[in-house]
Amino acid sequence: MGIDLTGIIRNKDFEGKVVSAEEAASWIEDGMNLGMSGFTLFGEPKEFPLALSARGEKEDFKVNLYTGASLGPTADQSMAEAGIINLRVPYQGNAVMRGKINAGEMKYIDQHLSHTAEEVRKGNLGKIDYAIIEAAAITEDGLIIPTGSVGNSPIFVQEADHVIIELNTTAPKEYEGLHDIYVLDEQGERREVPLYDVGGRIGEIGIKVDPAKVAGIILSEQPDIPSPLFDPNEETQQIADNLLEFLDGEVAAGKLPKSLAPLQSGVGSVANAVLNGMKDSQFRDIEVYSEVLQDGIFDLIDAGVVKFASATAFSLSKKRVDSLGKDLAKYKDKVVFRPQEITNHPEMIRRLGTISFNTPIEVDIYGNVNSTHVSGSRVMNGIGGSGDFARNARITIFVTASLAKGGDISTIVPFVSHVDHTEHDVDVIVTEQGFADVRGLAPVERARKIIANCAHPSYKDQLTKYLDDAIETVGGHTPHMLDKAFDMHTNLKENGTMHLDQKVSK
Ligand code: 0RQ
Repeated sequence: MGIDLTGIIRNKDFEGKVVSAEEAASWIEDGMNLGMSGFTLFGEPKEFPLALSARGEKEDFKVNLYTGASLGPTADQSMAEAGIINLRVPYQGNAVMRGKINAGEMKYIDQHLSHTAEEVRKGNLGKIDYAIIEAAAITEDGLIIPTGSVGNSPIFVQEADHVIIELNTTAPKEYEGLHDIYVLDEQGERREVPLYDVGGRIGEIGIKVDPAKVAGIILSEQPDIPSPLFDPNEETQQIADNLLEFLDGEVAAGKLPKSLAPLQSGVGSVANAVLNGMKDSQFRDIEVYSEVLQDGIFDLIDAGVVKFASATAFSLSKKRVDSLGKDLAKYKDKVVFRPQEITNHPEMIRRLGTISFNTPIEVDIYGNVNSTHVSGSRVMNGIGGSGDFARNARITIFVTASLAKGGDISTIVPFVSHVDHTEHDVDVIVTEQGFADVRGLAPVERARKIIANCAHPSYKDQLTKYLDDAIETVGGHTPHMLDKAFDMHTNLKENGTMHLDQKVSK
């Protein structure tokens, strides 16, 4: 390629290892386990998976693919299309891959994002044959400097037999210094994570690797992959307003200061609208302890609302991808990226006491949450980190519109068709209708409040009737009519709507 690598490969033990993506892809054998960098489309290798997929179009082999979280079109999509994935762990969000999983053409284990590193460490996912890691540089000390995510890369590099580094020569040099890489010891032999505040640093600026394990270095010039831009609309704005009203109430009651508590937000349109809404709120000097940083974070830092953000990855729109180098230089002392087993560590979430808000697919009247499956069977994306935070946060909030698919679906249902978060982990539910703070409420009280405050008016009567009939005919602590609990889902399947008295002609 004729690129000057001085300053990018700064350790002589790594010199002479440059190979083509095609050569590196040729080393992969049927049945191998690959640990790949990447999280919400950031920090993933691009040349390697494209070359492997191209090989897969001609040859018959399959691999098991483990990552931090979702990868983009050059990795998850191209590998799914080539039919070369046997098993995918722990999170995906690609429509082509989702189709293959739901068609039974590939296997998927939907895993809490804090668990994967422990599973790899314990050997429950088999030996990692190759770790493939996108990097911005290799330092004098032989540290791999990751790009826009850390994810599970440190544990993959530590446990892998071989490492392939995909060196992105166009990556902003400002990535160096952004990361804080701390790897946990074996379970049973470890002490507490010595991180006591959101902005603390406890590790190295890059990932340690034995140069002898580095089988090859691929050069790439492929830019970071943007995510769709989520402009708030009336509905997401209303959801954000309702969530902010709840937080205002907590401040007014003296339960939280104006700096709130470290915030974790999920990804997507609602999360971005909430962050946008915070610009005009009373809250100041907020810390963010999250998995993913979306566009809004930079504006919030500028507005003095957020003073520091810790995460494991970016998820940015095209506009922010284009200005990333400049932004990284500007915000360097206000942002840190950690491995996902630290960002999502139950110990850290409990210690810091995060306020966590994530988006469900549906919520039931008692507060159980389905984050992953449509109508009980078809997986959407995955649980991601929502469970790590839901179980351990100071306040666990789920935010969603009360309707989906033009009103044919109510996101508030009698019984969730798949359970990701149980009623025991859920404190507050927010929709565009209002919020239900169910802390301190018994099951039937919770049900009344969720229906009254969060369900769409067009579904309130049938949800209330379900609850009243269940109390009268079955009773008990958490009344349910097991023969009617899924009537809304059944009606959707048979008649195209969750309105029990209606039928939608298709
Ligand atoms: O369908 O794409 O066909 O239009 O689901 O829904 O409303 O665009 O919202 O982008 O925030 O995604 C739960 C999927 C929501 C996501 C989910 C349909 C809806 C639409 C997308 P279309 P929206 P979002 C941080 C934490 C779990 C993981 C998590 C998610 C599509 O937020 O994956 O929290 N969360 N991770 O029409 C049928 C319902 C539906 C429904 C919505 N009840 N039934 N379809 N949809 N509700 C991230 C990480 O950990 C990395």
